[in-house]
Amino acid sequence: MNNVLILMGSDSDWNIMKKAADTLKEFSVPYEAHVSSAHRTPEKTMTLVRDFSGACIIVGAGAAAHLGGVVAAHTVKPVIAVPLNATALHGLDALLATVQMPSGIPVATMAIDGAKNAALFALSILAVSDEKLRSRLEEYRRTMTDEVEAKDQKLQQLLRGA
Ligand code: RP5
Repeated sequence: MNNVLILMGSDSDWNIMKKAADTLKEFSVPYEAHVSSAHRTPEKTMTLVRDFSGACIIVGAGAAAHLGGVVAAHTVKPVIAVPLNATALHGLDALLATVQMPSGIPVATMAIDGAKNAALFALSILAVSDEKLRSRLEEYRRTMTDEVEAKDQKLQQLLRGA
């Protein structure tokens, strides 16, 4: 079973949304990804969401981005949205359209182009009921900590002129 459904409004979104797919792959979490638009293919979007039996949905869309809200209207599963930088407004349009969901239908909104965090957030949701995945996420955090520590040590050496 695919645990995560990734939807994006256009194939032009894949360049960024691929980062979510790559992160899920890194954690060996099965996913499926589709191009499906809230306004260009509304029925396909509804069917994909209603037929999905996995745990959570990641959505990427740019411009006046309705996809997150429309997807969330058809499911009570967690919907994680990535507002995309696709227009002259550099993603601010998509960010506001997504993050300002009216009360009642929540959409968890990541940073503009924040596809990697969307996947990590989905993994956190899955990890609530998956101990193995939780351990892998903790290990991932420890690796990040070590990397930052190594960077600081490098800076300290530089400052000492070593
Ligand atoms: C949105 O419009 C899509 O999510 C995409 O970010 C943006 C531009 O789409 P295309 O014109 O590249 O198909 O619906």
